[in-house]
Amino acid sequence: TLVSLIGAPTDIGAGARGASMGPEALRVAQLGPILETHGVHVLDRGNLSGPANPWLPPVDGYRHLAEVAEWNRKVHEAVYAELRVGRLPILLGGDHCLGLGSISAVARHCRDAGKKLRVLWLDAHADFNTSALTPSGNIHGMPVACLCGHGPQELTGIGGQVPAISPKWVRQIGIRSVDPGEKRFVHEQGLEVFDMRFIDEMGMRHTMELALATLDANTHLHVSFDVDFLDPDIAPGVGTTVPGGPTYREAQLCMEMIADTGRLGSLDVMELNPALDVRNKTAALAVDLIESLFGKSTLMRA
Ligand code: DIR
Ligand code: MN
Ligand code: MN
Ligand code: MN
Repeated sequence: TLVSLIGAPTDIGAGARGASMGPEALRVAQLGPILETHGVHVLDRGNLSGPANPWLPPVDGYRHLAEVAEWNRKVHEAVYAELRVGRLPILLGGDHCLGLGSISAVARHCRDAGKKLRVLWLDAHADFNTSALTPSGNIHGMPVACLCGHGPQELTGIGGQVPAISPKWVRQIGIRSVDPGEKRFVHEQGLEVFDMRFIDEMGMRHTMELALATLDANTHLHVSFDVDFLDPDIAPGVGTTVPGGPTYREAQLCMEMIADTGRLGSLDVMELNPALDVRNKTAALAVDLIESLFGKSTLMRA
């Protein structure tokens, strides 16, 4: 596997400052060198650059819409360029608004290549707000809705096809915080959500069997990993912690079962906030989980 790391050092869509330091924290935790020990060839493309965070209140239900659009256009082009040359992009966030640029690029690549797309959205949040539904105006709460065509043209139009994806291609895992209006919209749009109640009752193994069902040799699997997916006891370094997330073992199994499909084609690692972390332990945990996602296992595997 040929991997390209793309840093997107911004917190433009978030409600707390600091995710802009995420890419460097993942490098300090040795993401690249550690992946290389698993036979992955890693090229670090360095960081993208974009507008500063002006830290303004919402306008018409959006904070920093123009800046969010500019960052996402840059992410889109960078991710698309890696996919075109057959490399597996890992987007180092940065806040989760950038999932829009990343996944719209993956969807465009899948259209070019005649591939099916499955998006696994690992998150405490559904990120399915619109300007009318959002309690905050923070666009990191909106990327899934924008990808499905619900949002301003500056965002939904990135990648040249609206909608970029169908909600049918998405599986959300670990969800435990959905705003009231957002809840109704998730239901209306038929998003497939494996929330924490489901994981508690059915277990991570069965959850992942369902989330990964009906993949075939022609499916591109994209994982969008919001680090707040993890329980805050093990992953405090994020801006919006929500109690009751997957444990270390559950998260490992989730990653291992994705690795076993052999279909991983692209990855986002988002919302890591070093300003809120403890001695970079959340970054180290994210790297540990990404190792499993790239096939690290305790014993030889068949
Ligand atoms: C909340 C928080 N649902 C919002 N969202 C996210 O402001 O829209 N936090 N994504 O990480
Ligand atoms: Mn190498
Ligand atoms: Mn998110
Ligand atoms: Mn989240």
